[in-house]
Amino acid sequence: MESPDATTKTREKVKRPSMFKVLLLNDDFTPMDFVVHILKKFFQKNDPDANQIMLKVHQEGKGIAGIYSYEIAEMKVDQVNAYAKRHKHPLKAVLEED
Ligand code: TYC
Repeated sequence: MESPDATTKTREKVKRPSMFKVLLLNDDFTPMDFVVHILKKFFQKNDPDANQIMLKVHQEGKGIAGIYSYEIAEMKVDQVNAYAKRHKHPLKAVLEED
């Protein structure tokens, strides 16, 4: 049987899916144009936005490449880290809960 406040209880259970930031971390070796390329290839950034994010990472140590559900964010992190490694650059992407 439904309790009188079944509707309320149902609403209380509704949770928005947690979102996760994909952060790029600065290093001293990865070329700036490779980071811009990554932001365009994996995060669908246009040229001005990609340059702005790359410079923020370079100056501040880290920056947000994109915000996604856990599954998508994890996939982006893995793809970027594998791609950077394949191209022999130390660039790292990490997840951070939003
Ligand atoms: N610091 C790097 C350089 O001077 C550029 C860079 C930017 C590297 C962002 C990584 O996530 C990064 N070539």
